[in-house]
Amino acid sequence: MDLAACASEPIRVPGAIQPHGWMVALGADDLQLLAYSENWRDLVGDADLPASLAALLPALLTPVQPKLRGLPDTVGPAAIGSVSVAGRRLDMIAHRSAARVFVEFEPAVPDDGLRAPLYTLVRQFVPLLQQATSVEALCALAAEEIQRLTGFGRTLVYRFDAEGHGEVLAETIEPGYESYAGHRFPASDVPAQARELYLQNRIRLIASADYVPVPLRSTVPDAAQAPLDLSFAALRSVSPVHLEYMRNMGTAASMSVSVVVRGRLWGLISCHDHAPRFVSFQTRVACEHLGQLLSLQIEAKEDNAEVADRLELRRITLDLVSQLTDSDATLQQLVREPASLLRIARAGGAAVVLDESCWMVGKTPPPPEVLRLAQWLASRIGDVFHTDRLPEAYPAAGAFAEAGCGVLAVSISKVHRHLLIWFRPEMVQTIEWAGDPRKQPVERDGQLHPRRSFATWREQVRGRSLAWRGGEVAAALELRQALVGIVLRRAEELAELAG
Ligand code: BLA
Repeated sequence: MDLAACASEPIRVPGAIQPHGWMVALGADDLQLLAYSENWRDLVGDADLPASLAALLPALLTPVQPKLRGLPDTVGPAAIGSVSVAGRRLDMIAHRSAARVFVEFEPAVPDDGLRAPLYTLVRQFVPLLQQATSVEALCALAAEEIQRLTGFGRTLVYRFDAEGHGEVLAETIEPGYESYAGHRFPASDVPAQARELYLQNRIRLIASADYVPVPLRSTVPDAAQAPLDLSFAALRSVSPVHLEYMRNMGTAASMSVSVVVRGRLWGLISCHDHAPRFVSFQTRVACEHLGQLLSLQIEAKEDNAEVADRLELRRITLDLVSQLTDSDATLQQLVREPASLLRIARAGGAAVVLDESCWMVGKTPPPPEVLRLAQWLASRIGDVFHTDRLPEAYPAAGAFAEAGCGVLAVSISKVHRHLLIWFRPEMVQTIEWAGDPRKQPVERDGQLHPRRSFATWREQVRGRSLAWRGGEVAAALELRQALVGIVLRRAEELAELAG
């Protein structure tokens, strides 16, 4: 039993809903009843349930028929009205998916004068977001605003890294809640199929981690009906493994909102409470919008930072190249501009290797090591090679980790071993995990169980440098391009002189 089992849980078709609301599924064309949740019993009594529903539903649905017919395909639910059933006021929301119309009934939240969470969001939150100067500041504002809108005891904003692990960037907590600020959560906490669903459906509420799922009953023979796809249903019953995860964490209710940047799941806003908690549809819509506003602002911030970064690196590259063209243009002249050479790649050291000779600046391994490394690199490099964990691929690097744990190299010649190599030192990193990530889920009674403890577990990561960013690799390639041009021109000039 391994983590692959987590990723194969059929979370879109659980065949059940959470018990804080009621559901009916209708044929999209004829609006005939196809399935209903078993808990209608609580509202209409124990006698023949399909018959009672057949008697009740026309009164509820006929007034909203035009709305049901006008639903767009496969987007989240829309509010379509409210009704009274058995003395209870219920909000109706509906969506259409895979030739079905789903109508969900949720307890109506009395109008408390805060009816316009969306209004305050736009009036107060958007101007604040625009003033924020960093991604972390944006996330802190979002955590605070979600807490204000919903009242959850703990709100986290976390970002997924390249390996899918989540890092908590911002947090708002009330007294009595443990802090997870700065902690990491392993990638396996949110398996692949859940991430895929959360890209499409951007919000989910689990009102109580202790709930007993309510089965959906079909009015037609089961064989005649494909399993109902609840991807967009607000009441979708969630994975039992995840419910156990919540209970292990001491969380009785959770809500999470997707943060999607450039079409990818960038992170989640995740809310917890020690007590069960329901959030009205109106407020969930505001939270979903907040998630989208945050996504757009993060995208803009990241884009701006990337552009500024690339511009600066390009300027340094051009300076370096123009100095080289003014001199007699041999590659080893590059080390005469140590500051620029290092800044292009934000490196601690750099070396120019021309076959069996090398010239160095900054903090590098000793020359024999550089030449041996160049030999190793020559058989691997195309135009460029980079790694932030050289000792993994090239164990000899363990001996010079404090200078060269990370390496970025470009090749200037297809014929000769002419390389430019940048070095970055080892950065020993202490990662605070929320629970030991090596603890795999265990199988007991034929079922998978998540880890039990979320106590801080510190891991020391060695053998790595800061990762090379896209802009730095691009600058190295740009410099390479210019150098290849200069070398070619010199070769031509020499040939002319000789001729
Ligand atoms: C879903 N896992 C989730 C969700 C979150 C997390 C936020 C979305 C549901 C929700 O909003 O609660 C994880 N929750 C976290 C993290 C934090 C948090 C990282 O609060 C950090 C503060 N989970 C496991 C293992 C499995 C697993 C071992 O730990 C493997 C079976 C599964 N998690 C799992 C599944 C879902 C999930 C299947 C989807 C639940 C669903 O939507 O049905």
